[in-house]
Amino acid sequence: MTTPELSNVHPAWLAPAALRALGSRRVLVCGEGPLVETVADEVERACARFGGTAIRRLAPSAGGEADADLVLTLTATDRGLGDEGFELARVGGASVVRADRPAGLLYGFFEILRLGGAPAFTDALPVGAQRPALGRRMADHWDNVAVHPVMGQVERGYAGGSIFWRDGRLREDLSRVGAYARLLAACGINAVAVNNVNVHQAEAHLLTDRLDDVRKLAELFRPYGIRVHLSVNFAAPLSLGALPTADPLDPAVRAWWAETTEQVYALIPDFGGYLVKADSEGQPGPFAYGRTHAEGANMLADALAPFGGVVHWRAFVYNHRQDWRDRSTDRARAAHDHFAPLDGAFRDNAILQVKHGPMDFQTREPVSPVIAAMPRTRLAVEVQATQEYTGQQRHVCYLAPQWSEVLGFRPWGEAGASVADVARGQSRDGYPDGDGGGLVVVSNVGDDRFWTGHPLAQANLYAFGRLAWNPAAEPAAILDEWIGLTFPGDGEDDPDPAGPARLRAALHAMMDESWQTYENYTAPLGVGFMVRPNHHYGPDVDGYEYTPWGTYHFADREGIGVDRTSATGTGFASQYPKPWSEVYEALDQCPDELLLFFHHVSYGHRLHSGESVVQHIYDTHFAGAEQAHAIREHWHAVADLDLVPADLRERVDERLDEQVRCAEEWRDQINAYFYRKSGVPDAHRRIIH
Ligand code: BDP
Repeated sequence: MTTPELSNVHPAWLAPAALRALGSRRVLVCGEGPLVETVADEVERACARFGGTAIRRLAPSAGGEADADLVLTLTATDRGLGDEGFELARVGGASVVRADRPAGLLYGFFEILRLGGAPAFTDALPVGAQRPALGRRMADHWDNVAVHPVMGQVERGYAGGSIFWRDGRLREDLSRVGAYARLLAACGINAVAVNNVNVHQAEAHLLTDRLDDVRKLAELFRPYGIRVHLSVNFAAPLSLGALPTADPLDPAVRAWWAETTEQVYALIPDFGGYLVKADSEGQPGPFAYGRTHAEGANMLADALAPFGGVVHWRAFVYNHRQDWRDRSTDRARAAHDHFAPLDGAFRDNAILQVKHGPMDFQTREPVSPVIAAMPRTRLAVEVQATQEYTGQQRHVCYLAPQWSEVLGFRPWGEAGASVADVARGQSRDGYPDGDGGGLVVVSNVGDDRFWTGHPLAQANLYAFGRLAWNPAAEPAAILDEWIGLTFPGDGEDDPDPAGPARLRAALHAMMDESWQTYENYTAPLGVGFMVRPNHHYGPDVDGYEYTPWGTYHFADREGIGVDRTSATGTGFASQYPKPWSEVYEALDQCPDELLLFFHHVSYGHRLHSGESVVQHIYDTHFAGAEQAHAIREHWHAVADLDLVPADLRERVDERLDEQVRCAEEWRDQINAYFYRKSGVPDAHRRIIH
């Protein structure tokens, strides 16, 4: 299977050793259908490699025959497991994976791999049914087909070029895409958008004359239960169809989309649907024609409906040409202002895709109020694995704790639904549970040999899939799972049996609280955007302060923070339902970590922690830089172990040095800036300015 393209690529969480437990056994695969063939192929390859026996049968099995150690079988009669669920059982000394549908069997197979040796093949097997909480678990690629003069091949990509596209064309050797599909399925992802939401001219053609490229990609994703989606340009009827308008209510425009979509499905029958960024950061949209975003989305939804497709319509709509002197506008308000009034106006196959926070993937933001404002709309929540604002895959920053916090947040208070419930669709009347918009991640993958630039950033993509499958999963447990799969050691052949455990403990210590560490040495107390303009790496406190982007901290000699209260500020806090509107409005109730997102306060203002704002800034920045050092020390402390390939070690070494350097730069710039602004000395006299 190894092609030149793949020979040098890191196996990520499908390390060969992870296949050993299964590959050395007798494994029976039963059932018919393309995805069952995928499972059978996987089993055959693993057995050929590790000396086991793969047995294939088309009829379903009850389990426990042919002396098999493991039976993977479709059920003869439906057991209510759904399209993607599976059930684990022990029958007569064998482990059995049952699924009603082929995709369930695929996920059951990967669960067995995850469990590894003893738990998968003994009575330690965790028996019972598992179903994904969210039906849609999607990875969006911000990949450009042609190299963009400013953004490069992958917009906000920190792992090399695109695995799909190179210099304006589909890559010739696509074996890497097959390997990617396998990795995605192994963590539970079932949809992929293959081009950037900013759809430039080269990418726009994927919808029509370059559609065959998309078909080729769909063929590689299909065996792993993954549907392909395409970002489309709202103005395509003008640029591709030579129509005089893209007005969503114009009959000719509607007919153009209907015909174009029909052709898409003629070539790709299981095509997932469209992804649209409209009226945002220069992308065209319905506003140009005086139409609403529901009218725009519904036009595409209508074109897709006959084929079972969906449109993911992004809620990231705001004015990026604001007058920074005008304090009455607030970018945080924009998505809610635009979309909340449209609740109930979207078609059933239109999914409103909402960034998890009201601004833009900052290290710390409150949950977007849009998520609580549209009970009659199918909502998807979007998170960002590509670390645009969280260290750009040069810094270790394990993001699952952030996403887990978002998913567990209860916008209506403790007794109400969580964000995960909303994404699942649980709160919508008259629709089946699980039919929500789901969870979407902006992918962090590129053609880098470690997939994600920083090898440890792989954990973010893996964790995304696992959280979308089960939003209640513990980030620390997912981390250990990922570490175990990616760094399995040599098992009984390990010369130093304690070594793998030491390595795993070190990785856990490096990564588990790395999001908190990153927050500590960067922008404080929820204020965000203190990054260098354009590329967004490294500190620049005022980089965006006097720009039209709507991203301000309002630091002056008296204090800092954005007043988003109703009484004296922008009123953003009132976009939340109770109790959160009250909590955020009230200075004495607002959580410390979001204080500057909601309030403008003096430097001497006391936090709930008892510390003053400015001393908190100093302390967290000193602590964060020290923690970055500690991350590197954990890694150095296991340098003696021969368990990590030399190239991976080198890459991690080099990134950790950069993280430490950059954390110190952040610490020094932020602390010097606030010392100079406020004139308040550090209680411990550490600041050099
Ligand atoms: C911002 C990125 C920009 C994206 C935009 C988006 O800086 O490159 O195009 O989000 O989500 O975070 O559309």
